[in-house]
Amino acid sequence: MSDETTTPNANFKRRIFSGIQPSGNLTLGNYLGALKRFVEKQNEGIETIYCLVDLHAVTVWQDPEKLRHAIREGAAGFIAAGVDPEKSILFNQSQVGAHAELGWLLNCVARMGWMNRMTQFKDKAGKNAEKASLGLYAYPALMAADILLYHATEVPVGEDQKQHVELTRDIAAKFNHDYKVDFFPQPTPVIEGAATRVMSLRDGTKKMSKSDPSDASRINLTDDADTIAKKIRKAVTDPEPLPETLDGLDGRAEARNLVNIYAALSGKTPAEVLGEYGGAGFGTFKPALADLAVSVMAPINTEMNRLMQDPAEIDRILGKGADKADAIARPILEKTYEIMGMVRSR
Ligand code: AQP
Repeated sequence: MSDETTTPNANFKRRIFSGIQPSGNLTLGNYLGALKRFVEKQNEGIETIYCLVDLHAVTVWQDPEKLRHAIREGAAGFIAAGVDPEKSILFNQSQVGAHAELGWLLNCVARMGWMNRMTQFKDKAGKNAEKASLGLYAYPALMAADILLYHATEVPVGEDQKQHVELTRDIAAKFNHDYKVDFFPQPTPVIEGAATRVMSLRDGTKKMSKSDPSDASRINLTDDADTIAKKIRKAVTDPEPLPETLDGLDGRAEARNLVNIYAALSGKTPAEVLGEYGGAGFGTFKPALADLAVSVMAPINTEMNRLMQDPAEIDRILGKGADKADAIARPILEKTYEIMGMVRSR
């Protein structure tokens, strides 16, 4: 981290916040870009707060029954991947009302011009922006609230969320400036590892996404060993062997993606992977990658299935997490109201 990012946070305790939308099955992209790193941060002993952001999920239509299931399954995925509800705070966003309340306040701080520059809105709304929900447009201000509500200083995310964390910094700075306070920190996006942007298995130029209509484009945390291996064997690639060096991956998006996935799953660098497999064809590399992916992902799937046998226990964990989150969030929200001039008499 540069001085530029650490200095404004000198008065704030180190605290991590991040979230994932329960808008479908969690994917290998969510695992490598987010979950795996959530666990690493938790195990470094830093205070970690992780959230299934269900208020974000409903910015696009969600079938209520499927959403309920996805929240519980998402929580099971977090725990199966190693998020320990005794060490981290784990909850779903809608159970802590302060998120929506601060979200509104920050809607009034964020500027339309800033929101207009958000590329994810353009990607998700596509040509149909007129028909997109107002919530989808305001999503980044709610995300700023999610982070600032805990005075979080670091936000582990995949590459695609960097712009939203930068917007959070702008919103925090404007609030502090407008009200002449040093109340909100400047959170830093933490984007690390070999797979900060895992791409679709069908198209190496598209992000792997849980809402992609093609199930073959992604590995889900709910996929069993056979399905994982089959999807990797069928991943789109080119006919050339793997290059010896990284620059040989230029213009080969699918090959680069599989090398990055191998690197992230094995804890090696992409250069080390090419050191091992450079010159090999996909007939050799894909089975090796399939074995590796199965060895990492299948145990998570098994544990998720076990946890999903007891949804009441998952609800209990989420409820307890929400209580802990609320205890941090509520005083920060109250202080925000006070700074802004609202009368709080009860
Ligand atoms: N393909 C990816 N590679 C690396 N990181 C990724 N993340 C998501 N996809 C990838 C990271 O996972 C975290 C949670 O993301 P999210 O579910 O809240 O939203 P998203 O980025 O919009 O993810 P999806 O899968 O594309 O969801 P849908 O399809 O519902 O829009 C974030 O840290 C994200 O960077």
